[in-house]
Amino acid sequence: MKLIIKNGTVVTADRTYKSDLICCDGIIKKIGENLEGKADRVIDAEGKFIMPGGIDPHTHMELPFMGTVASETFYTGTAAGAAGGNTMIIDFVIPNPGENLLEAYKKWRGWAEKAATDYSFHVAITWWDESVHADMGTLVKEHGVNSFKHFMAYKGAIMAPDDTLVPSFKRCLELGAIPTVHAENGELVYFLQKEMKNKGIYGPEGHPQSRPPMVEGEAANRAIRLAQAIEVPIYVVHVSCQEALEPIIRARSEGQRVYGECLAGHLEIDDSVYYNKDWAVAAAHVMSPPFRPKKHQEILWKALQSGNLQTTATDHCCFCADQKAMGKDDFSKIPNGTAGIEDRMAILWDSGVNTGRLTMNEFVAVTSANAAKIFNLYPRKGAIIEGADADIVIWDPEAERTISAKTHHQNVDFNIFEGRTVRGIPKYTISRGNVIFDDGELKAVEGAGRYINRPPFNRDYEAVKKSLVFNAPKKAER
Ligand code: DUC
Ligand code: ZN
Ligand code: ZN
Repeated sequence: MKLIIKNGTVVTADRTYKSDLICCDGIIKKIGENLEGKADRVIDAEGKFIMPGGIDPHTHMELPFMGTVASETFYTGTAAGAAGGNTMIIDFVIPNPGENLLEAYKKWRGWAEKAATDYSFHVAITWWDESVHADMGTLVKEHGVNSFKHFMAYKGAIMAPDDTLVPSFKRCLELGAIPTVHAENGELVYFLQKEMKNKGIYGPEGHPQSRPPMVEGEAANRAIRLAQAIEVPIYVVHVSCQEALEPIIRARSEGQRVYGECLAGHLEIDDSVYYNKDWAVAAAHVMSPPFRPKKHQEILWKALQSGNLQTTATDHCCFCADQKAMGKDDFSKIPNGTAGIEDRMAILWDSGVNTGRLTMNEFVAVTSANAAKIFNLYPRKGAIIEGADADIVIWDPEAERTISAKTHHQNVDFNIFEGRTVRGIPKYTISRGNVIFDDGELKAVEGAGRYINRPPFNRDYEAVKKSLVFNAPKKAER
């Protein structure tokens, strides 16, 4: 497939310039002025911006969680992502405590073969013994995993206490992998949930009340201090409040390599949603960390502007109304999770670029390039350069869309951004040179996405060499 994109303006994290592009065999082959030649398709991008496809570094497709399974599959979720301008996700392998890491990894790889766009995996460390230590090594050296996730919440399920965090962080350091954390103090959440119920609070308002900002702040600070002691970089997922941001800013100013992610939802939605009279609407917003009092939103925007937070994501984890109803009589049983993969980029553009909070180049940085750099995918992903994967979004800054569950492609019956009109949406999404979102028409193909190896950060050149092989190993080689 040969594709020529003409007359557009290329916008990357570091520059903006007029240029044509030729994509061939899934790669950006040539960038330059007045490019001509035979092609299967020519797109006129006059008045449009040609940017790296979005990378959502935090999704949970078909996740088994809280007694149910997230409703979005790897196919439907990546297809919806493409409708929103995304060309890659990094999802999570989450073994049950005691489950063999490699077996869990293979299980998730199997599920993800349905994906329509490229994907990779963080692997969660939910328990600890010598086999986990060894399997982390195998995942890094043979399977292109360079990041391990730690849930500091969800006591009695997947929570990693300090005696898991410490050896796992140390192992990450040895392997050249980066630890990531869901920062909430799980003991405190457990305690506060009981307190709520003792007071007779069983409705969705109990969710934010049992997970206040200091719960997140304590865990973020503890994880960052542990990483400091162990001298390993750290990435804090879904930073939602000032209390979690403060230790990040302090550590960064002291020279510690700490990265932070925020979610489109936390930038836009506040905790009043949990007091909606309609139980289903309140429950539909239950995710962790919860949406925060409004003042935190501007603080998160400022952190994105200043570079103290580097990435944006969605924590896309869909549960339909019948699944949320599992917590009808007890907020702590409402499956945690909200959608957003289709809307993140448009929300970031409309609330970020259109308002002047972000430049277009900063938009690219926080929607793709920075994630690609932090997770060692750059410049294969997150860049428009010759030789990079032809993962591109052609953005129409003037077109509008009103977000609604009635029209979105996400496989869930609710949209947290319902009714919001955004100006600036994708016109074409191109995955490895194929147009999979074509001027409003979704043409995603089940199974077209490929697993992307991510090399470690250290000088284990053998592991780096293996992971840098651009094409994923065939099924039989896994
Ligand atoms: N938070 C959620 O809301 N859902 C999935 C996991 C998580 O940490
Ligand atoms: Zn989380
Ligand atoms: Zn998550």
